[in-house]
Amino acid sequence: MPDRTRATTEPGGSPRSGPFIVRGVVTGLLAAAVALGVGQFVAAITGPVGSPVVAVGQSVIGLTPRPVTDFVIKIFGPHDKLVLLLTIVVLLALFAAAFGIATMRRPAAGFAGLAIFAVIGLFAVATRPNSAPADVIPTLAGAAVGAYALSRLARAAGPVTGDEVAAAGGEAVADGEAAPGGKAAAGGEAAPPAGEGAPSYGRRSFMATSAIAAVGAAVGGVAGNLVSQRSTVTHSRALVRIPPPAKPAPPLAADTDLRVPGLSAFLTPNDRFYRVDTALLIPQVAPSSWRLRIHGMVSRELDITFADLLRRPLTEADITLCCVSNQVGGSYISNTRWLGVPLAGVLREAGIRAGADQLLSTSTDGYTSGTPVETVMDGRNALLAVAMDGVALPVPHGFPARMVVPGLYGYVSATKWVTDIKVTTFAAERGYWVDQGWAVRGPVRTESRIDVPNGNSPLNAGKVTVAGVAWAQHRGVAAVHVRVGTGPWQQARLAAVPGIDTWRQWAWDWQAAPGTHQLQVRATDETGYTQTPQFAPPFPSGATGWHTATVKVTA
Ligand SMILES: Nc1nc2c(c(=O)[nH]1)N[C@H]1C(S)=C(S)[C@@H](COP(=O)(O)O)O[C@H]1N2
Ligand SMILES: [Mo]
Repeated sequence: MPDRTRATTEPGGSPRSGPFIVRGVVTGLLAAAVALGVGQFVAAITGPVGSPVVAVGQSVIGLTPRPVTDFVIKIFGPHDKLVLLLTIVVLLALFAAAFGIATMRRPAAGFAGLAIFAVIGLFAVATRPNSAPADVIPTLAGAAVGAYALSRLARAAGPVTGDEVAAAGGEAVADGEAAPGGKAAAGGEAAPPAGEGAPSYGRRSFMATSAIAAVGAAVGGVAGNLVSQRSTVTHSRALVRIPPPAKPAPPLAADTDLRVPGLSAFLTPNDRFYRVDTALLIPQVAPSSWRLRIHGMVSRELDITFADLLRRPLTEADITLCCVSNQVGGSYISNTRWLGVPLAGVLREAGIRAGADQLLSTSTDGYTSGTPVETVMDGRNALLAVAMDGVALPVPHGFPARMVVPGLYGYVSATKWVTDIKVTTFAAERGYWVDQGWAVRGPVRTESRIDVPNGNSPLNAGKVTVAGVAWAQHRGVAAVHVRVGTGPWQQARLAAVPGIDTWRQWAWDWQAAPGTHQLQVRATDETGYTQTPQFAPPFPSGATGWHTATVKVTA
């Protein structure tokens, strides 16, 4: 009786053969898929923070050096997180395939691989700021079921026989491999060759085991997603009734929106409002469990429920929010009508003690941000916002409550899913991005952008309306100038604005001549400052420079 086990492990023998490698790859991939599927499913029950994929992804976000994140954000923009997840899955698949192949020679290899990934997963989960002890369960369960799947698959894959390798038409039989508890070499006898093209029992049993594993992984993953979707706060958000403002926003003048085709609307619809955060998994915070704790250097700690918050008089205000990572001409800026509780009043109630200069806000997912106390208390509309554009905050924008402070970049002012505000000092604590080297204070820079023409549609010589937005939140835009090439600066007409906290539309009618032209824009704010032409990247305190659009005009 030929010793097939030996035969397969001979150096230079079948271990490097095609079927052997394919089975190894399939074994590795499926064992990993089962582990992930089970992990996702269990995480859907124990809580999404325990998902090993998400935890590892979130840790990667935290560990990635800034130039790399900048590059990824620059190239992939809002899809940066999808790219991150795909990268992790592809890397995991490559490792799983390699371990699977190794398992064909040494069964222990696969278990070692699984153990390594389980340890990485456990470490990532345990170091999440918002993880609980139970959050290790999905990884442990995934690893355990993954190990079981691996043992079954490895057994069914069996060592590939010399016959199998040599004979393309006839497959060796490895019947015993399929039996539970059977050993790899159990079906030791060489069977009569099967008919031309007919799969052997060995292949069949491997395919059957693979199919079961694949279905198991898919069911785990899909069911997990369904369960976790059911447990999101979409439903409780739909039930929230936001009271009308005690202090409504001033009505908008008719010419607030110049209605130039292609120009950003004055008020950004919620589904077009830019989104920037470090959350791989959007925090799901039920209004019934939401609490805002205000503590630190205060005379009286406050613990506010969502119902308490809604009982306070609400202020409505149009405020433009922008991200410090916005490139010149970029899209990380939007404007909406916010509704919320003035933060200054709440802080006065808590009583800020002398010496405190920073509000360190924390969201449910552990993200932190430091806002100057002085800015929040100076009379501007710094809000604990509960609604935007007439509806409760969309979940990705911070439901049920977030901060908004006009005049500051989002990273130092706009904490979403906020549940904790500590009154402290800049000397004592640093927020998330400041810790990564970004500026401690982040006042928004005076900037402007050309929205149209944008090169997307052909331009004919003659009258072309050049239009865009300019912003200098809490200072106000006083003037916008446009030029063609190095020609003279031309004054653009300005749209009306309800105050100094929003962006401002501008437009300029251009008599375009055929050819390729560079259009440039620069804004002047109400302090008299005109945008510097000096180029600066977003890091560390916001991009500067004049936005330039290159356009082609045909005769
Ligand atoms: N919890 C939390 N809040 C956050 C962030 C975050 O990563 N996590 N990012 C901030 C940054 S950098 C910006 S620019 C704004 C963006 O708010 P938006 O996504 O609603 O546009 O949210 C701020 N609030
Ligand atoms: Mo940001």
